[in-house]
Amino acid sequence: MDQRRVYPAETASLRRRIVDTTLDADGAPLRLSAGAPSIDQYSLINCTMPDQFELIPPLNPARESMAEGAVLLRGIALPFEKDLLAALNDIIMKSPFRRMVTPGGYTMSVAMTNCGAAGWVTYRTGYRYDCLDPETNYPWPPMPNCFLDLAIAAATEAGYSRFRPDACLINCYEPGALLSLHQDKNERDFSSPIVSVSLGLPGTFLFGGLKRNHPVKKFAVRHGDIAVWGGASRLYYHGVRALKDGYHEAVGRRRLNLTFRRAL
Ligand code: MD3
Ligand code: FE
Repeated sequence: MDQRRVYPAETASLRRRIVDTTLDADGAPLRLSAGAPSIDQYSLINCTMPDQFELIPPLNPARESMAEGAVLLRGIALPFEKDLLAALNDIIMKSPFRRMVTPGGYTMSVAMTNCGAAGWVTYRTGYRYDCLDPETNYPWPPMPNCFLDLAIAAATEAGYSRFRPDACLINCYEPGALLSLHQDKNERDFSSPIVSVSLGLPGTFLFGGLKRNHPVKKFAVRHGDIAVWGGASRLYYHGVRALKDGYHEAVGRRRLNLTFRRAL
């Protein structure tokens, strides 16, 4: 797409980090990025990666496979925390968080807003993406460049380099708020992945399989973690456990999640 996009300095540092965690083209040993565990903590015994060349530390890995096509990139959004939160503040001044009402008449416990060309909304008889915020009747605030750059960089790191999101749903969880098991299927094209950025209080992702009754795996997600789902796992049932109370230095008493999608 836009090859001439000028990436901010922080994105350059993210790219460096991505390069630092990748094997050299000639197959030279993994170079460790700053703060990564020393080489003696690497173990092939506990290693779940199928590829013997992917030496991933089993303890506190920076990159964790959640399912086929699904990757959890730990802490990868941390360098962008300030930019993301500042951009988010501008968004909620124009399109504030609101608790939407489901077609079944329930008020959701999670408060939501959107940015980008299209936003996810509930309406009388279903869910859809709409170019206008139904509360303001104006278009959703545009997707900030720091959001877009980070989403594309994370998708690229997960193997989806062609991802160009046009919608960002922003979820705000206060203590007790939850998202019950569901599939994301209001998007036009399921070939694009979903990128989810977690900020603030830690949360627990639940995710199962293609059927609601499939056994569910749990993943703790923390401030700065990014998860990417695509391919085989794109339509897996998933949800978020009720948020535990706590206080986060930068975000306060809540968990925020930015979910990037190609919706239109
Ligand atoms: C997709 N939000 O808004 S994606 C949503 O933490 C939503 O607020 C999550 O699910 C949140 O629709 C972030 C979490 C997620 C987990 C597992 C998945 C999305 C998934 C498995 C397959 C596809
Ligand atoms: Fe979802």
